[in-house]
Amino acid sequence: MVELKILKKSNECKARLGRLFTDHGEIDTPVFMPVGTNGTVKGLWQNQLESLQASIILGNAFHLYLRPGLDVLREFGGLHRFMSWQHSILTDSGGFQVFSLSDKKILEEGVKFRSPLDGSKIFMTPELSMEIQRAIGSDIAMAFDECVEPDASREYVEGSVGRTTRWARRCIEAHRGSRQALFGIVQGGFFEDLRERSAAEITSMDFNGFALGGLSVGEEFSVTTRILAHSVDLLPSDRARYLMGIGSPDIILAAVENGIDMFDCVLPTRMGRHGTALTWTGRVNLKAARNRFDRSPVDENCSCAVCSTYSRAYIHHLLSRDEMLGKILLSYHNISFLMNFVRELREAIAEERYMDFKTECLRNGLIGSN
Ligand code: PRF
Ligand code: ZN
Repeated sequence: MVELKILKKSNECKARLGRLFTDHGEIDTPVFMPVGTNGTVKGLWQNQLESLQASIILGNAFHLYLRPGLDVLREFGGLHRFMSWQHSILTDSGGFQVFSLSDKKILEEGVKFRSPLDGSKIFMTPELSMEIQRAIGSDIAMAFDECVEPDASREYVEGSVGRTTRWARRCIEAHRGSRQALFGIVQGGFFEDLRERSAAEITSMDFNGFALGGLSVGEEFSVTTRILAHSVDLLPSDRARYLMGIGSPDIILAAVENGIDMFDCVLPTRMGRHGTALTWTGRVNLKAARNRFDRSPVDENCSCAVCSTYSRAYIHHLLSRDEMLGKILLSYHNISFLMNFVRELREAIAEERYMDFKTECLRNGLIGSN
């Protein structure tokens, strides 16, 4: 089971400091969870994640169901042992991954689609998602939801909110008797009243925490922050609040200010693989030719193992030769950056200087969308 202890509430805004207790340790919140879709945070060893003090990582039910499959996961007694990770794991339900497929059929019962592996038919239901997440043995499972397209009509979103509620009820039912924590997901697109309806329905059920889904799906920053400012207050303050799929520092700053506790995103590792570094003064493209003779580290303000060892010029060279180490080093730095970012943000909340911290970050140019 997972319990949230609120350690402090900011006097300046709705930000809070908390600690989540799971069977695999304690998690200081606000927390950033690196994404390990296939049972690996791409490019990093588990001991490196540990040295960066990652207390929880994310896995995907959808991907792990396809490969290695439930038989392998069960053989190893779950994902923790399979991947040799001693700390906490949260699994996403597949709600988002299935919906990003093009050829799918959404029915009341679940979602029909073809396996991206071999084209075979798969029927993902709330019950199957719960079974998969149970076999993975994550500390926190997510309810199976529908994440709608950013341009979905009001009528569509209305129908979808009802479906997500009915699926949530089935998830609770299928999950009964398990030690694993289960979080509900609020949807509702960009319609405030539908967000309210979804939040009322989802929070009326006995979930251990609550997530906001359906954000950062292609909408503008101002839309994300408008829905965020409106929706966080709809979630109970004594449970964890999780903003799904967001890792952009500017949105994290706005979300924490509104009372969000948890984040996850592929951003740091994906950017790293594409040759981009996250820094305190903005994003840096290490593939650009201007780095050829640059002896400085990726980020002057970062003390990670990469920044204290290698030059921009060396990483630029690795990337231009398409050497895998270039991507690995940048992925490591980017994860390190986000872990440091949330650590500093927690310190700022503790010392009642969160708003100054936020202003300072934005003034230094720490920006980016998604
Ligand atoms: N639902 C689920 N996972 C998600 C999302 C969602 O809406 C998002 C949206 N940003 C990311 N991951 N289940
Ligand atoms: Zn660094």
